[in-house]
Amino acid sequence: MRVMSKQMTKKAPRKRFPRQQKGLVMLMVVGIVVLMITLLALMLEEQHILIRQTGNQRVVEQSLHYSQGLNAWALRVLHEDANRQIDHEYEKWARFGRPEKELDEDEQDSFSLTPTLALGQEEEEEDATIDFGIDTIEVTIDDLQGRFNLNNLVSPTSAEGTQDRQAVKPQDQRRIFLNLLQLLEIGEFEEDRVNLYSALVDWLDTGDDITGLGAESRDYQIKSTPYFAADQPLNSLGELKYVKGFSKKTIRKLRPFVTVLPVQNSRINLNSVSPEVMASLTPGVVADTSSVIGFLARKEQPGFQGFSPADVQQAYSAINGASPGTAAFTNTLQVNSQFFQINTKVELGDYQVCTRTIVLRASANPDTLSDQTISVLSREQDTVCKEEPAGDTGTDESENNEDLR
Ligand SMILES: [Ca+2]
Ligand SMILES: [Ca+2]
Repeated sequence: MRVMSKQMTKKAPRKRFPRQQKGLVMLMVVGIVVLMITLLALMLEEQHILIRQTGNQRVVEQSLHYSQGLNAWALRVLHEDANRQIDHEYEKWARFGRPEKELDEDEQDSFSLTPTLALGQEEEEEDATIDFGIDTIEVTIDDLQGRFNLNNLVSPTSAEGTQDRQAVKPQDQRRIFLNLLQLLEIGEFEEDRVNLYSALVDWLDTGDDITGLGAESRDYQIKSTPYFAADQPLNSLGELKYVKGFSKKTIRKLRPFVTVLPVQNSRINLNSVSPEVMASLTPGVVADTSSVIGFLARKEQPGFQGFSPADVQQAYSAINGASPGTAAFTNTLQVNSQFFQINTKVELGDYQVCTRTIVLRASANPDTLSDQTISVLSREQDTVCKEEPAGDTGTDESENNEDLR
């Protein structure tokens, strides 16, 4: 028996193995559970991302559809303009999407967005807003012909450009541009402004000859990031940052007063012109803008229905007063517009989309509205809406214009 018990006690260590195995099994089970939970979490995360992606796509598509709808709506408003011989800021297209101002009570605008916010609400924002229960929608139409067209600085290259033979010649547009720079306090001296003009003309003209202290491709090729001069009309104001001498500050000052139209002899609409641009329309150096400001003050008179062709001659007289001793460039003004920009902004949740559409509304034959087409010339779309004046096409302005010697 003693022997037996000794043998039993000797065999006892064999029982350790099952315990170790039990522990191992437990560890394996815990490991598998942890692995499964991790996999499950990863799968859920992946699914969550997929759901978010699908949701985002839906929001993007929804926003784009809203934008398209707004653009179509704005095009219709432009098309419905009853008087295409005169275009002014009190017309329906100009008020479209904007708070009402000095509107006759009997003149109800079927296209206006304002009824949705008029009752009991203060008009705090510049642009009208519709709340669709989810987010914000804005649309406005700007007249692009109240501004100086930078592409006027070079000779027309297309057949279209020869339509208006009476238009001010590019060499005379130079004076207008220099006057505008002076009024906007761009460039300390006249020669600084001439240098900006020269660089811009070189950027626009097809040749490689350098104008004054301007710059052509060979000058831009020596920059740290080399590029060529465009040698063609500007497509957007954003391009200016590549032109020698046009700093961010200069471009920022210019933006509200200039535009780039796909023609090189555009006239300016007296009804939407700013005093600065109007006073610049003189062959002499601008001395005083008060006569022009006085003339444009007529727009504030009650019942003003836009300047008519009969007012254009008086406008030239006002410009003469801005530069005594010189007669204004005639054939620079008109009282209607062909180029417009439709601005839309749609916000859905965290997503936003802004579009800027430049359209050409033909008005060569104002008596037959049905023949008058509206063509979309360009459309840009951003998912980050920047607060910029109309006419800008939204190109990134992050780069500094390196000085060239
Ligand atoms: Ca009109
Ligand atoms: Ca050139």
